[in-house]
Formats: sequence, structure tokens, C-alpha cells
Amino acid sequence: MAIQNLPTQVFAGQRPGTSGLRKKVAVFMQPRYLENFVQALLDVLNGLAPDGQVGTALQGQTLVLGGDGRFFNRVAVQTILKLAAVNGVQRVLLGQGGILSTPAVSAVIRRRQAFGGIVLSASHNPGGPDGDFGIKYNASNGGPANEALTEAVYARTQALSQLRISDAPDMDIDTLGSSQIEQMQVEVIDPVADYVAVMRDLFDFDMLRGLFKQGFTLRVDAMNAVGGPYAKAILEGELGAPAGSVVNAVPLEDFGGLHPDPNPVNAEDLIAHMSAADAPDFGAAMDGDADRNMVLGRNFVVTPSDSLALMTAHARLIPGYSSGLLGVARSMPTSAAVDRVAKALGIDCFETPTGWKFFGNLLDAGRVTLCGEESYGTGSSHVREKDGLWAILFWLSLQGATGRSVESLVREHWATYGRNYYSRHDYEAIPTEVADGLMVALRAALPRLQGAQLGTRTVVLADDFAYTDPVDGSVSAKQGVRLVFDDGARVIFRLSGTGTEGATLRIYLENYEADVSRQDQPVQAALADLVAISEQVAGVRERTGMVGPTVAT
Ligand code: VG1
Ligand code: CO
Repeated sequence: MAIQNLPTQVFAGQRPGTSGLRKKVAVFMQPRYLENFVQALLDVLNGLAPDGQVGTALQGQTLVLGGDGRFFNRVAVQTILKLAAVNGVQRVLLGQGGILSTPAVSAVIRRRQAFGGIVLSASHNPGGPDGDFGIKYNASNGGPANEALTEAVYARTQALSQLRISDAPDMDIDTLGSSQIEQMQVEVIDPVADYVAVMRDLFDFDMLRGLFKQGFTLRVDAMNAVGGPYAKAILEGELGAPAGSVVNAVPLEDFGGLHPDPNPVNAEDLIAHMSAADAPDFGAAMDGDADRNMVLGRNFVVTPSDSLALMTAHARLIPGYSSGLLGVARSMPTSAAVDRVAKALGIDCFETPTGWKFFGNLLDAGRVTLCGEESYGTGSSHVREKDGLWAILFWLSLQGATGRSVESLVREHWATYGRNYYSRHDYEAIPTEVADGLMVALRAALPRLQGAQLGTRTVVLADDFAYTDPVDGSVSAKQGVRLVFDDGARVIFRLSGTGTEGATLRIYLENYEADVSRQDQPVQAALADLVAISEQVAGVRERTGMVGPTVAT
């Protein structure tokens, strides 16, 4: 075995987006593409002097490594081990077979006090040879690296000329236990054990066992992605849910052709089961890396924004949160349903830009306990990622503790706090210049929109959302154009930071309804006038030539 110094080249576009670097598999498979990014990351972690001199901060340190098992995961693991081994890392904790869900990486970093971790996933993006791959770095708090670090890595990718890599043969990544590559120790760990221990501390497993003994039924669709082994181990293994409650439970490299993005469009099989005459009591799905969740009752889908609001309202029923919440946070486009609950509870509610990395400081500083996003993500201070199975266990516990169905819990919530009708309309694969042009025009129109009368409503706030982190004072600007109306309705426009084909425009629509007799309209009908306003303001049809969104959830 020897250390090789290999020339590399600068690749355009290695700037991490909302959640790490995501590209088509074919892009990642270019010679030295992954290597270039990982070398840049290791250089930054080792400490980079202004003159480009690389320090030794990784010496004696442990990194966690694992991914969602998609195509290229196993190849990427071998490459990263060979780079880490000769760039100062002392030890890598590797999920068996290269597998770790995103929340599990976070849990392992925290429980084992690692320096940080590398997550291999493109999350909710499709997999397989023609699909997407991704990589991101999580820091010692277990959470996604902040923008300062990701920008430093990007800068380094653009300046790098050499790789330092071992020419050792591929390692055995499937057998539990320790082995050595160069000076580095690799410990292959059970991907599930640490995570299960964290869940056991938060939830009343005895109560949940009792629930299944009484005949409670559920269907969890792991969408052939990484959540399967975790859900099986906990729900069927620990809690005694009937065998077969977790479906599509074996992680496949191409997710068996499923699009592992848990929303009513992509999880249509689950939707069908939940609306059948013999539907189970509870349904749920997770995404590629198991950090997202969709929860359903019989014939009833819970909107992610409502899910966060209900969790906040009932948190004290769960042992891990029995002493109450320090505060809550939601991403800006997420509906304001949780704001009303926070107000009633007398706790702080923070509004952050899209992406879990913005919750990290608030969680670390003890300012919030629960966080959520409209994109089927909820989580808490137990890790620093959103957490799909955690959310499923939370909702299961709510049903166990109250003896009530998902639908009755949500309807009661609406009766108490009002309903925030909510939908996100995505326009996918728009040419980048068209999408950029649309956003530029919207931003230019902001002064004119302020105070404007649109339909029956008046705009009380028209701005481009900027966030000042209350903990470290860092500012993130241009996070989305928002129109807030006098009746609390909102329309928000932003471009996705996780897509890999052209640009994706997201339009977020929200309409508040306090009157119980008007809380049972079809969602799209309740939002139709806001859709018309969004079209009037942004001219999406004219600019894109698209007659409607590619996905509306
Ligand atoms: C999307 C979601 C965002 C989420 C991010 C990562 O980002 O909107 O809420 O945090 O994906 O989720 P964007 O920039 O495409 O809107 V995951 O589960 O894909 O890592
Ligand atoms: Co995800």
C-alpha cells in the first residue's frame, strides 16, 4: 500500500445546495469528480491557512460514514476510505454495507462524539444509474455543515490541483468489526443499533407494544430505501407490529424504480391501501435517506405543516418531551399552523430559510426542541437532522396515548386553532435562465406589490426573505419571495436547491380558515384564488410555457 499524489482538475458546479452536493450519477462517476470534492472537504476539515497550507486538525479524529444504499454508494465508500486514510483521519465508523440513514448518521456522530460524518445520499431524488447521487458533511453536533463551511469546501474544489489517496485494495465493508487501511482504523458498525437506542429513550416502547397487542394495525412504506431496516427493527422487531407491516423494506440501489419522495403523488400505492375498505389504522412513508415522513390515517393525509403543529400541541404526551418544549422552528415556506400553537403555549417560534442546516444553531443553543418543514420533514433535538421514523413513532404514540385516530386528532386541531389550507406547486426542469428571469422579475416587482390589492386581498408584506441567525448573527439573504396578505394568506416563490435538471420553481400557497364549517373543502379549491394571484404576479405560464405544475402536493 502506498500514498499516491494524483493530479486532479477543477470541476464546475461543485457548490453544495440546500442539502449537500447533488448531481446525476453520471456526473459523480467522472474520474476524480467525487475525489476532488472529498479531498477539498478533508483539506477544509484539516484546517486551511490563507496561503493554502493544509493543517492537521483531523489527526486523532473519528468520522462517521454511510449512505442510503443507492447506486454508486458502495463505490463512493471505497473511494472516501482511501482518501480519508491518507489525509489524517484516525478512525472511520462505517455503517455495515455502507448503509446509514441520514438521522442515523446524526445519532452516531452525537452518541460516539465523532468529529463529524459524511452522508452519501441524494435523499428524495430518484436513484439508479440514471438517477442522482449526493454527498454532504455533518459536523460534530450531528447536523449539516453551515454555509461558511460548505462555501469553504466549494472554494477549495475550485483551487485544488492534487489528490492524496491510498492505492490499497477495496476493503470488506460488509463484515462487522475492525480493520486497517494505511494508518486508519475502519470499524464496520451495525447501522441500526445506535438509532434504536435513541428512540428507546424518547418513546414509551411498552405502551406501543400494548397498542399492537390490542390489534392496532399500520402500513409503513419504506419505498425500497434505507428506512426499511430501521422500521422493521423497531416496529416489527421491538414493538411487535404484525410481520409485513413494513413494506418495500429492503434498500435497493434503484429503489425498485420508485421515486422515494413520500408525498401523495409518489406514494400512490400507500394512498390506495389507506383508502381501501380494509385500510390499517395508520399509514406512513419515508424518503430515500429516511429523514422525511408522510403520515396518514384511514383515507386521510396529514399535511406536513399540520403535522408539526399537532406534534407541538401534544408533545407533553411523549416521555421524551414530557417537560414541554423550549421553542419551535419552521422553515419560511412551511405554513403558520405551528405559530398559533406556539403562541397558545407561550413558547418561541422561529422562521428560518429552507434546509435543515438552519435549525442547527437554534437546537444547539437550547432555543427550540421541535422543527419542521413543509417538505415532509419533522425532527427534534434528539438528532440534528429531520427524522422520518421518529415522526412515525411520535404519531403512533399520540394515537396510543389518546386512543384517537389520526383524522380525529387533526380535525380537533383545526377546530381549536383553525385550518391552514396548504399546497406546494412545483414546476420542474425549467430552463435555468427562464427560472432565473422569473425570479429577477418578481424581485423587481416587490416595491409595486407592497400594499397592492390582489383579488379580494391586500398585500401587507412583499419581500425577499432574509434571515439573521439569532445565535451567531450570520445573514442568509434571497431565500424566497413572499407575499403575505391581510387575512394571513401567503404565496411564496423560490427555486429548489436540490434538483439536478434545469431549475425547479416552487410556489407555496397557504390560506387560513378559522370557520369550522368551511374546513372541509378540497385543498386545491380552497387555494384556487391564490393560484390565480400567483399566476398574475409571476406569469409562470407565459414564461415557461407550462400549463400547470408538474407536481402539486
Ligand atoms: C428540498 C426541500 C427542503 C429540504 C431539502 C432537503 O429543498 O424543499 O425543505 O430541506 O429538500 O430534503 P429544495 O431546495 O429543493 O426546495 V432531503 O430529505 O431531500 O435531504
Ligand atoms: Co431526505
